[in-house]
Amino acid sequence: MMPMTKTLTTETSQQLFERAQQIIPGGVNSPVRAWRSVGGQPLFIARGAGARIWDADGNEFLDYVSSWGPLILGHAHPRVVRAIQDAATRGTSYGAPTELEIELAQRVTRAVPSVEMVRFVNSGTEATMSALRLARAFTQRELILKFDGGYHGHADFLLAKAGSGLATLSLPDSAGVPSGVASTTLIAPYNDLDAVREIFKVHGDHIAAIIVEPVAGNMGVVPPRSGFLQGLRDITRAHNALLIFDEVITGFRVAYGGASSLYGVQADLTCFGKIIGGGLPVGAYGGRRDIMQMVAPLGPMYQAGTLSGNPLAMAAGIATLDALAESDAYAQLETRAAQLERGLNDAAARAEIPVTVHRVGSMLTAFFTAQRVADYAGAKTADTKRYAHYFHAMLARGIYLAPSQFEAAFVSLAHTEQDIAFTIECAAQALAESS
Ligand code: KE4
Repeated sequence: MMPMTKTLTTETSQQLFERAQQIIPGGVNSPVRAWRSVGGQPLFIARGAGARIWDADGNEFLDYVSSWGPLILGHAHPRVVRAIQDAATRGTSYGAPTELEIELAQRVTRAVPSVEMVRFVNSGTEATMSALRLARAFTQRELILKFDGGYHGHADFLLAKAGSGLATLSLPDSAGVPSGVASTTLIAPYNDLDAVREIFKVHGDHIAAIIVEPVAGNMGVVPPRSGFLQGLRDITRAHNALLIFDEVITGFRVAYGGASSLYGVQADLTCFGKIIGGGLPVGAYGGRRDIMQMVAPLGPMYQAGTLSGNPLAMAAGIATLDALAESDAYAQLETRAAQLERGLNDAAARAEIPVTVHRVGSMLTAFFTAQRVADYAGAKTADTKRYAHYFHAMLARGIYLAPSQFEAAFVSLAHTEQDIAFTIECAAQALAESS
């Protein structure tokens, strides 16, 4: 089917956005949804099925946001919907342990051998916040090291920006974050082991943990350089600090065993979210038994949650992981995403537009830059205005991309070869239009 641009009718979304802005800050419940970096007004989505979503005005789109990663099976997968419906008929929450939590915990610990015990929470933020509190409790150290452009949720000490020098303590990166809290965070450029060694030379005995996205997804997709993850493993071990993999995006995305199985590096603690909830609110943190035994009620590190292990969310996660485990899911995802990567590269070359496509499995980003992108500084060379134009040109053709250059696009098992071919044709037209 040949793409055709259409002037989207968005009256209903506009009315809804008007109403939403009266009572919800920015009209959205998460800032990136407001389309601030690409301009225009967000579409209000009415439903999804498979690889498609429909907005409140009935416009249909091929969806590559995938709820920012959870919907690896596609929207409203029958198996997931049935699991949620079935759990709901027995009640929605008990505030007591259920067998479903054991079932999902078994799937996670079997998939990721370094995770010997796991605790469920309700978001990726809770997972990373808890894992870092646990790392501080276990090591009895206060500093943490993260990477510039890495996003691990919105806990105060993670909303920090690099200070003036490499080994200087960080500054708040959000209003409301106390300087004392931000100053417990150290920041290094992603993929830069020398910088990490420098920081450990100065602060090594006070660093509780490094937290890293083993494949960066929040500066756009930036893969780890060969040896980077193993280098972090070696440095943390040499300094008795913990290595925390934030696999909220990559967990069950880049492989059933996540990035740790893909790159063969085991972290001490791992954080999960998104896919393990199958589209419902779930996060998790887990790892070495000796560390996890510090978690209350077993040990002195406190963490709790009314809806942690919620039966509907557990059921959705179990159905999702089982569907992934029982099929040739990752081979299919690799084929489709590689087809998209090739098509985007060809279209950019034909339009003579500098684009660097990074992909790991079914997560990818087309950076509008000719530069190599190995870290956040490289990612920021991308032409965000050109990305914004591309975003709207694709939307007009029925392709729904992330409303930010610095996010990942996700291919799901519901995207067919024809869907990908259509997307590539749309990209060719959109890029030609803006060249
Ligand atoms: P949540 O608290 O949003 O569930 O997870 C935080 C988080 C932690 N770690 C990683 C690697 C993450 O990517 C995230 C959240 N991802 C963003 C998008 N890249 C969520 C979208 C949003 O903020 O609305």
